[in-house]
Amino acid sequence: MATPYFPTFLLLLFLSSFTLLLLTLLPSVSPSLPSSFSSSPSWPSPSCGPAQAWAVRLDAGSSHDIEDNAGSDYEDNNKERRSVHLDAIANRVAEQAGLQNQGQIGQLEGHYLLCSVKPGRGSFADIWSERVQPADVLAAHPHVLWYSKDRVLSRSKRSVAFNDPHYPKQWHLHNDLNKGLDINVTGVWERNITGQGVTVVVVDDGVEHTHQDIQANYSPEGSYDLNSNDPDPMPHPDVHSDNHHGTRCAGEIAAVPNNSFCAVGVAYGSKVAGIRVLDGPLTDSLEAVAFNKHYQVNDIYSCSWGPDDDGHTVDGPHPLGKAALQYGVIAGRKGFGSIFVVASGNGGQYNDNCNYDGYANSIYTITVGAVDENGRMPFYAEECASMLAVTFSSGGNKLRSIVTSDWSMQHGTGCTESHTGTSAAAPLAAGMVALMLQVRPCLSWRDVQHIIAFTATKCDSTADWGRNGAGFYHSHQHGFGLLNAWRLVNAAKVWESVPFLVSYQSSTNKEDASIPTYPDQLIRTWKVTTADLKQSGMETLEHVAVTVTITHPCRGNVEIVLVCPSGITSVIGARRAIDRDPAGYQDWTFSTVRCWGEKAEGQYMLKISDHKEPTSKQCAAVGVLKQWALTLYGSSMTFSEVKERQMLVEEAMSGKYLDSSFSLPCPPGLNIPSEIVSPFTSNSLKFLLLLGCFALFWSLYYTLEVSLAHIYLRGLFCMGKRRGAHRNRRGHRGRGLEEAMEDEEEEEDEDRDSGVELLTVLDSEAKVALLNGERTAT
Ligand SMILES: *[C@@H]1O[C@H](CO)[C@@H](O)[C@H](O)[C@H]1NC(C)=O
Ligand SMILES: *[C@@H]1O[C@H](CO)[C@@H](O)[C@H](O)[C@H]1NC(C)=O
Ligand SMILES: *[C@@H]1O[C@H](CO)[C@@H](O)[C@H](O)[C@H]1NC(C)=O
Ligand SMILES: [Ca+2]
Ligand SMILES: [Ca+2]
Ligand SMILES: [Ca+2]
Ligand SMILES: [Ca+2]
Repeated sequence: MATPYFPTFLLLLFLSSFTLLLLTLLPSVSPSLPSSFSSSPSWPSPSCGPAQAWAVRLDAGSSHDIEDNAGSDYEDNNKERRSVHLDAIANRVAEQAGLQNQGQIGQLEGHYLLCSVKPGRGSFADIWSERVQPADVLAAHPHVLWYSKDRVLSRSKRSVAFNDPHYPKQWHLHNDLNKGLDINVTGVWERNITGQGVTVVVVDDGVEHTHQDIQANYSPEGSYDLNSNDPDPMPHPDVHSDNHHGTRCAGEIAAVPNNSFCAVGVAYGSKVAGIRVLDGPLTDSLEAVAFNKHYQVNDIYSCSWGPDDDGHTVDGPHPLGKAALQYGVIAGRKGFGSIFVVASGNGGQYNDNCNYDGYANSIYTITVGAVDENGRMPFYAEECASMLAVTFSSGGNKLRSIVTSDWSMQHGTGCTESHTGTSAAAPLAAGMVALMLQVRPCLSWRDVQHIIAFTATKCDSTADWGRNGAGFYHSHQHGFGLLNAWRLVNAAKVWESVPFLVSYQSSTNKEDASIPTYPDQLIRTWKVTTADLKQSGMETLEHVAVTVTITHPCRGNVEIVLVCPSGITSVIGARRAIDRDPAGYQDWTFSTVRCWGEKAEGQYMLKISDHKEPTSKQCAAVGVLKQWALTLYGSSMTFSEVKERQMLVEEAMSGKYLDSSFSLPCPPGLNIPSEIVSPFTSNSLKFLLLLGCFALFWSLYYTLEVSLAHIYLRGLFCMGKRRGAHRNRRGHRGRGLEEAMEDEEEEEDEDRDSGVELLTVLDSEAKVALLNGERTAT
């Protein structure tokens, strides 16, 4: 403190004494003034009503600025100094805007809550606030990156008393019998979060979009019929009268509320589209097209189907389907990534396991299992290490099923109380993700998976819960636990995108090791060092995958366990009693989410054992591990950052961020062309030109042929023959047109993807039609 400042100091002293005197003289006139002067960092502060609060995000400014302020070398400018610096800026901004700094908002660095001071009439501060408009100051301030005023509307609760006759029976939305055993969505709806602006597509056997509970929320822009190759996914009546599956799933997501008809969807403010693909033979190429159909319109793909749940199938997406999933997460949703929600499967009674289902196993999918109304694993549900979470569905025959829309064709009434299986669980999850995307549209496909891991809650104490090194509970039956819409949405609201995905791959270890009979086991380890991870920068794990080639006379007897460095075990290759397939596993990739959030570094261990039945001659031969490789997926998020996020997420659960106009900024996303062909792209012009030439050529040829026929006056026999030939040619032309159209689609695909030729390899062999719908025996 140098001497020149002394007069200023005196003046300040005088002014503050004067103010204090004024305050003591006017205590009854402005009772809120003293309390608002006490700077309390808690939020929301009682003296700061919604209409008086401003949330701001501040820029720390240049380092020069920091130097100016902190007045010392900024070489050791650590986090603490930064936050002190930000605090100082916040105070300054608040002062200039005539507001009161209430402190940092939770754990969010750079985010502050500023309150307006509402003094009584005629006071000093009133005169001040007449001159200063906070919005003007905040808008112009160089340190303010973003600001927003609290609006009262978010405080006004909407009644969720719907007049839909079946709403009272929708226990999965509000369970009055078993309290707490529902998706806890009503509080989210009360805050006007219903999935607005989000589109969910049901990839299934069609959607009856003229349905009373669907029409108002139907998105024709996101829909397509791949079975009939037209834009209308209306289901076709069938002999078993069971093409109602897609309509039921669509109703769970977005059934229109308060229309005095049937039921209410989880995200009833979202749009729902349909891709009809299951009503016919499903090929690899068809699947690939379905996964990317209208991928800039559709945000979430709800897939309630998968390979046969017979307990001895090992199958998943083939090369094109895989490529399409990967392309979807890279380019879908403006580059934030399409969200693929898949059902974990209904093969529980056959001892099936979703690690043998490539869709569930895939790192690109959100694998959702089911629990019954008591929160227990139903008989049909499958287990696996790649299960992310569970939500409600049917159970044994005494337990309630899911109440939703139904088609009104054939025997359908437009409403059903018996939607069942993991097929009914996946759309509920898709609806909950739609609620998340409304509050935070730029969540990436991995953010959504992270938030699920961070917020799902333990249920069913009889399950095999294990606590991993990052503190997450996971069980092979229920994944990270029950999806809870309230927790998902609150976490989404404060979630900053995780760093980009990195991976690490071990070398492929060639082996020729016999697999001993249990309790002996074949043990292989792989050490991942700091140096190994240096290049990618990976700190913490997401998925861990192991690719193996094993020969065995009855592969269902083999059990494969992966131990992560923290010591948590994942049964990645579970035993399956009826899988006596002699083919073994050929380069099959098993994945686990059980090491989520843990440190990536350390020793991984693979334990393989043979659980032979001693009596079986067929299975007597010894199995052999031919080769294996380990792949780690994760990011540069450090272990302590994982812990910080866990705290932030729990702090958000009070709902305080939802109740305010708080919002994190969102990047705009990439401008990726949608595959919808506008009338005059160069591609369609080329196509039209080709078509024109073809038509011209054809009419010339036809005219020539007809005139020749007239000249030579062929007999009746020859006429008939020609007509036959004509028909043949017509057939040919039809194919030609189809081929031309496929070529055109191909070109578009090539335009938009990075070297993955989705349609060039046309799968002529129809894959076994995948079971849709009621795969359960309920
Ligand atoms: C539903 O409609 C009724 C009138 O039929 C109305 O009183 C109620 O507020 C509506 N509920 C909602 C949530 O909009
Ligand atoms: C369910 O949501 C309400 C808000 O509507 C919240 O207060 C409650 O804590 C939530 N319950 C759970 C178990 O998350
Ligand atoms: C709910 O949100 C939508 C859009 O987000 C808005 O148009 C509508 O006015 C809001 N309704 C209420 C009651 O706040
Ligand atoms: Ca159609
Ligand atoms: Ca309704
Ligand atoms: Ca299965
Ligand atoms: Ca998955």
